[in-house]
Amino acid sequence: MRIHLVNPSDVSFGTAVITPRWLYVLAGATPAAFEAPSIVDETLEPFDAGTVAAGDVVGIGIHTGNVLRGYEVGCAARARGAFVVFGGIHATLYPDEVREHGAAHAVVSGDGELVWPQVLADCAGGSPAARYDGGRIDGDAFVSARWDLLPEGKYMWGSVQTVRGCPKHCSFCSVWRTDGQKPRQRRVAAVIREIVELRRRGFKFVLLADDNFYPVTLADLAAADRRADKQRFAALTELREERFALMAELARLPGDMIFYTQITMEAAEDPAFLQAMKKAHIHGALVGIESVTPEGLKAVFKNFNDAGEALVTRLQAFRSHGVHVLGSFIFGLPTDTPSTFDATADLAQRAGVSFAQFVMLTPFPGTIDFGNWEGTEAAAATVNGTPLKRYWLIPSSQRPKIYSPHPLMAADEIRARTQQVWDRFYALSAIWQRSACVKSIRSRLAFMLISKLYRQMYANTGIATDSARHARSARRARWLAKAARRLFVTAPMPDLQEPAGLAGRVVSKHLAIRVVT
Ligand code: B12
Ligand code: SF4
Repeated sequence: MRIHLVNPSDVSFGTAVITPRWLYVLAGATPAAFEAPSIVDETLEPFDAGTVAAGDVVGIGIHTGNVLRGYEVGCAARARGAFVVFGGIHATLYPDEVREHGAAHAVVSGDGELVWPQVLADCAGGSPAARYDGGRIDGDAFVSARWDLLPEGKYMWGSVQTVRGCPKHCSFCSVWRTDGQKPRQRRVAAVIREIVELRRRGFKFVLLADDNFYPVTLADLAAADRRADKQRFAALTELREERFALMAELARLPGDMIFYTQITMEAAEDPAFLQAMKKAHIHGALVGIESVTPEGLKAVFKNFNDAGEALVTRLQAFRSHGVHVLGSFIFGLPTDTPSTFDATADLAQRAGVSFAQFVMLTPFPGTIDFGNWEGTEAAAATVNGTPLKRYWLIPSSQRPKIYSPHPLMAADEIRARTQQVWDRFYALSAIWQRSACVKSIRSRLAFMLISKLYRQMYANTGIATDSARHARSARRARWLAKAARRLFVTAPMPDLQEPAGLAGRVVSKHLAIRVVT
């Protein structure tokens, strides 16, 4: 019985940017009694069903964006006589749909690593169960990825997870509902070991694939400290100290390492944290800015963000500590007006944001926004018989780009204005101006190349409605990706040792936490 793990994608760039972590984690969770899984990442090359024999297991991981392709892979694998197993966030949310459309024998919900051996044993015995609940496992139980199975020279960035879950509750995000609001932090030693292994293989860029790298804010600590019962304060303090302990260990890794993570804007109020990030070589972070207006932030339950000039100051705090911001903005909020687009582009440039993404409001299943939208008239409309509330089942070329009618603007206007903001932010002159944040001419040119690649991969292939522009963009992205690879991958360090004294759970007791009440 061979095991195949498939990461579905309609678009293949030949070279990919970031290693899809779930593939290598499930490979790590595969018991030694089985052969190592054959891994297919369709962002590199399409899956060939001809490699599958009757009785094999084909594991497919899906999020809402790649569902349709995932179902095609499932049907093709089942037709070859394989056991088809689905997992990932979308399978967790819609197990019945996965069985109906993806020809699944089994659907795994939640975290996959601990339940995977049981799934494989049942397939080997010829009778997998229809459902497996992987639950939310503790940070100590996260399984390390099998980086020894990585294909040579295909990826630019490694990916390592340090925490799952996020205490916030943004209305457009499903993470706090699926991964939970309790941060589940992984052992420092396990994180460092994986990074050392990646560096040995020539990866100096690593994405910390976390929901929120800053799960405990100073305000959380201050609120907990005001309570008579100090249990919560002690628990939060420990979580925070673990973050610092992790960053202290990251700081001991080779100086050319570059980490990038996702974080909330509140970290700007925490200079000690930002300084530790810089020392830890965390040179960049995606910050969910979402909206530049207070009304917009209220609409997405993100009141902990700032708007206007206060926002500019907060974002500049990241820059002044050497952390580049990839600002993420949402367009199409009911509070947006035609002037919001230019105001956002201006603010992004003024605030010293190095990179930015401008996404159109999409109701992702599992979110509050989706729950509110699912019952509306707009969601009941159909495209070729499929209701919009199941939009991921509609081929992407026929799918609308905006799902809720906007009080002021037509869907096409929002799409066109969003595209204009991408065009403006990533115009050569604007990128050149922003590239002054790095010193040498070589670094500035690299900055420009990365900016163009980012835009090509995320904007033009996602927003463009006409297929010619879409295809042209994919071609350009492929070309840019090949050129950019050399910037990211470096000489392997096969002899790199783990930092001395790396222990199980490292908690730096010496860290004094000053809470401002
Ligand atoms: C890292 C990340 C990215 C990286 C991905 C890099 C890469 N090559 O993998 C980048 C930055 C590129 C990215 C982009 C996007 N992302 Co993203 N991303 C994440 C993040 C933070 C972590 C994913 C990860 O690697 N986790 C670590 C692995 C080990 O966990 P996992 O994937 O969940 O897998 C576990 C289980 O799900 C399960 N499992 C998974 N697959 C399978 C398969 C089988 C067979 C089994 C048994 C089990 C199983 O077992 C695994 C181990 O426990 C998640 C948040 C999250 N909590 O999932 C969002 C998340 C997946 N992203 C999301 C979104 C929306 C996007 C974008 C659309 C954003 C945008 N607007 O552009 C794009 C889409 C890009 C694309 N075309 O695919 C949403 C998806 C929502 C949804 N319902 O689908 C999430 C959940 C975040 C959110 N805010 O809601 N993302
Ligand atoms: S958007 Fe970010 S801060 Fe908000 S709940 Fe999701 S992960 Fe947490």
